[in-house]
Amino acid sequence: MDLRQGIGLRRLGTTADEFQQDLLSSLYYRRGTTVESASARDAYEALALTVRDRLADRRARTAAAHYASNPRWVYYLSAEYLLGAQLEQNLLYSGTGEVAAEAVKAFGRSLEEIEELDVEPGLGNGGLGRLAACLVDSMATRDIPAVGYGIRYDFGIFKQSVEDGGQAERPDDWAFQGNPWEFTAADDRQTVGFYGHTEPVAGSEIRRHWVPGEIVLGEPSHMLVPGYGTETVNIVRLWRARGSEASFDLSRFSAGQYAEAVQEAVRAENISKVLYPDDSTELGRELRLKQQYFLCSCSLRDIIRRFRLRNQDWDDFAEKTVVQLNDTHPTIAIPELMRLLVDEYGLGWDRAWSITRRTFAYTCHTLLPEALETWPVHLFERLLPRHLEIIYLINMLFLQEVEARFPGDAERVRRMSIIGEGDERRVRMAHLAVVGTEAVNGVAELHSKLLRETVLQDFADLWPAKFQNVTNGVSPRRFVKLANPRLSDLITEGLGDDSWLTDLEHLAGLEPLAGDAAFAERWRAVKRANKVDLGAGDPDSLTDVMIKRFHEYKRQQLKLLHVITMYHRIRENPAGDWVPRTVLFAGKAAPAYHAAKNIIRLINAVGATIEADPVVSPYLKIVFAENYNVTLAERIVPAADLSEQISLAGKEASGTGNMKLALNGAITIGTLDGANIEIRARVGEENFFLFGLDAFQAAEMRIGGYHPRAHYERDAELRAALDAIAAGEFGGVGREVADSLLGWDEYLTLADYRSYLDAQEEVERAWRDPARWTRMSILNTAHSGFFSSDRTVADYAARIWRVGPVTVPRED
Ligand code: 73E
Repeated sequence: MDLRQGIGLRRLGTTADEFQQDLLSSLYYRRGTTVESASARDAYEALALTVRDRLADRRARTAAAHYASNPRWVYYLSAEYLLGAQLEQNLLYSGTGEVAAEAVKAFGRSLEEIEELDVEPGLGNGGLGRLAACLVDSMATRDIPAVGYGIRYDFGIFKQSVEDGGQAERPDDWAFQGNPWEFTAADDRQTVGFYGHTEPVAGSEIRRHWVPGEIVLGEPSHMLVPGYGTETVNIVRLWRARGSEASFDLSRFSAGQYAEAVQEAVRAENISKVLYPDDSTELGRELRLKQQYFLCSCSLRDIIRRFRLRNQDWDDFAEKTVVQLNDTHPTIAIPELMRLLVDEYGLGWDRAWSITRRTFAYTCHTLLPEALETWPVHLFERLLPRHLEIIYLINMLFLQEVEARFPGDAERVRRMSIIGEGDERRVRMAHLAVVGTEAVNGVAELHSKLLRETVLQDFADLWPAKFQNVTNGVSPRRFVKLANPRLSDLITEGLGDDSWLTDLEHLAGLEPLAGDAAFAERWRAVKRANKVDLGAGDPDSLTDVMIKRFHEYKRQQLKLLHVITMYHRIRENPAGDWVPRTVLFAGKAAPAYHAAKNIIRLINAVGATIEADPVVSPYLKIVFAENYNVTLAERIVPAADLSEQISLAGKEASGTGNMKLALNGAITIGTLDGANIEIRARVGEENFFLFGLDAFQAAEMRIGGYHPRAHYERDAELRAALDAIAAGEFGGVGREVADSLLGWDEYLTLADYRSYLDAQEEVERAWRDPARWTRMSILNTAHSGFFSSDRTVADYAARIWRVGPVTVPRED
């Protein structure tokens, strides 16, 4: 099939010459310049457009094949996407890497130079946003008809630098110079209402008419999401808020009131202005709820539009559609679909509710109570009055069901209500998400179990079959093939082919090579070369990495206590046989999260102290890599020897950095938390450095009354480390950090300190035996195949989405 033939277009060539012709043509006709005067930016844009063209044909064939088969669709709703840089990925996925490298010589520039200009769209905070990106990659790779919906924030996650020893934030105007990967589709614009009031509809008890007080336009653009090793190209569709034509006040402008003339438009556009730099604890307010509703309303109307292209009967909607909610952020989609069906399309309540419930599924990503979203009822009443009415009705009917199942259990009814009755009445979005969906899943086995047994226990009692686990995964293309080409080549050679790229369990074929001295030697050489490339420290030192958001539950402070203890030990015994280490931290703290920023400051101060110490610095070095993002992760992960996954057990829902690092042959030191448990079960306990309390013990310790001071009193090395911090040896913030650890130590850092230090000694024993270490490293890679997001998507497809692949025909 070649859709271009029908309209008389030529096929794009596949040779380097043909690619170069198209590249020069892009430069001339689409950038409007010539090779002689092309800037680096021109070269980059021309290349991006030329590569994009190669995917556009596959996209056209995908859309045609999907339309023809009228399949069941997966719609992924997520407030965040961390897609990573696009150029290198799209070169790989379109198979044009080699011809492009040849063709760009016309510019007198190398491909690597040009790739430097490819800015990653940082439209997410951390793991949740990157998971969304891995899942859309794997959905395309598995030929699943899918669209990812999100928000096209003007400003992504802030840019971080370290200034005067602490985190500084700058805005990330990521598309300032334009984004060549994006297509706009003004015809699919949507209008979204806010505020206002509701009115009865004559002749109906249930239908209401909502008269919004503000109207905002949602303008879509999309980026291509190619599958690897297949023809499918899906899309991520991102909405941008715009003022309507009427929002510009010409008469005010003419009267010289320039600011007032555009204020309505500015207010509208603020909705998609900035990503909330929020990871789990910080609370956004009204604007954040506006963003959520904006995303859901635009996306659902688009989903309905697409449904109606091929279908007439609403009863088919839930058969043809599954909408996966990425955490509670898009939960407002549930009452919005009810509103659309009941108020706009005139369906009866029961029929609409049956459709709605069968359409949605919900993924929960956290257990932290402070991260479970709730919104004040009064805010809802003002911003989304009709939705509040609908939520009340959903809740009333739901609580009747609870009452019928558990007669007289008023306490249970109160606990389960979608409306929380505290000092301030609040809408509990997680409850709404559980009530309004067909399936609820956690993101790792332990997390799913704790959801069932703690935060969502009442719901699991009522609907046990609704609760599932789908363990997270990561894209092996981005996080092995693109990030670590040296290791990829070695793996392919070791296995005899590169089928592992789409069937990652094939990595198990490396197992016999773990004992092969020549292979091990090459494995070590790859790791060393990656460390040289990273340039973070002595490539022969143990590269110990902790890369993730800064949060007290993740316990960067525990890592720091270890570093300070090592510093003390080396100072006391400079002639000791020390294992040289480079400790690399990277990660951002939410700008308003004071305690996390203090830890960043302290890390940098300890790093400077060690650096200035001639006795210790030959053995110990702290590197704080600024502005952690997907691009930086792709450089650090291949160079890591040791992966720090040291959250307090029961707090990290899954983690995905842990998977990336294990796949690249880093060995984990970690607690029994999140997906660490599953990593350890697969790679083998002898290839994992375990320490610390388990989730049960941690909960018991909290209940039994935890006294951090007792640990301080009992352990001389811990005392020395904390005393040094508190005394301000590393600067003034030390006092605050020490006070919090000694005062309440929310995440049991001191309780796990000794066990952590013991495990670090085991790390050093293993490191001193390179043959043992390398064997452990190879086995980590060999047994991490389960952590491919292709497997995650297969799990969702089989157990939650009940969708199958649609094959897109090849060109011929
Ligand atoms: O454990 C990670 C998990 O691997 C979890 O903390 C993270 O999601 C990852 C992917 O499943 C996560 N992020 C958020 N909640 N859980 C979150 C909450 C509010 C705003 C932004 C992100």
